Amino acid sequence: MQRGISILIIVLGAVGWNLLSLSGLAAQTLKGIVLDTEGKGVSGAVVWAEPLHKSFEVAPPSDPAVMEQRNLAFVPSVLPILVGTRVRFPNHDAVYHSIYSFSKAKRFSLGLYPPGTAPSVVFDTPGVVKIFCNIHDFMRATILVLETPYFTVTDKQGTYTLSGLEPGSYQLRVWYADRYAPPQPIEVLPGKILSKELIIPTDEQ
Ligand SMILES: [Cu+2]
Repeated sequence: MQRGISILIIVLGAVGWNLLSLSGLAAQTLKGIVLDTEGKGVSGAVVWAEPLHKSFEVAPPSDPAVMEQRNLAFVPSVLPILVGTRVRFPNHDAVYHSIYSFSKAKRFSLGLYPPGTAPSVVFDTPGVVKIFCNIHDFMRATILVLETPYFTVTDKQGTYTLSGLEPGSYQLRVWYADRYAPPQPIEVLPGKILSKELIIPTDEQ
């Protein structure tokens, strides 16, 4: 049985004010929860907000993101990043790995690399990148290369927090287990607490 045909996002509210954002406008925090059709929290869903209110260029972080290989598994197995980010792949196992992707957003092959090393790759095209290991067929991971710095992964309860949102218009997006929800518009207003519920039917993709 497929798990849920819709994802419910409850926007619990934009609460509090962060430090001033880059533009000088006060930034807000958006908290919510992703639920399946049975009302259970969905852990490991990627939630992101795409700004619509301006064209928007943010430099990728100077520190690389990290996807470890540990006990013959990728940790984390789902990693959202801003486009242009370098990802390190440290091998913490006692065996060689050889990871690769054939995804359109990034084709690469690192070749065999030994324990204790950490090859890296820059992900310069937005999209979904499926990561595999040539040696260990069961090793699977996904990197979501996003055009926004406002992203997070839901916790065990399915809740999420997006911080640093400047006031403006956004599309709230969700990805979980190769499914997307249609974009949902949200308006982040200065000084106003957001509180609304969104029901999002997912597409199979
Ligand atoms: Cu491997």
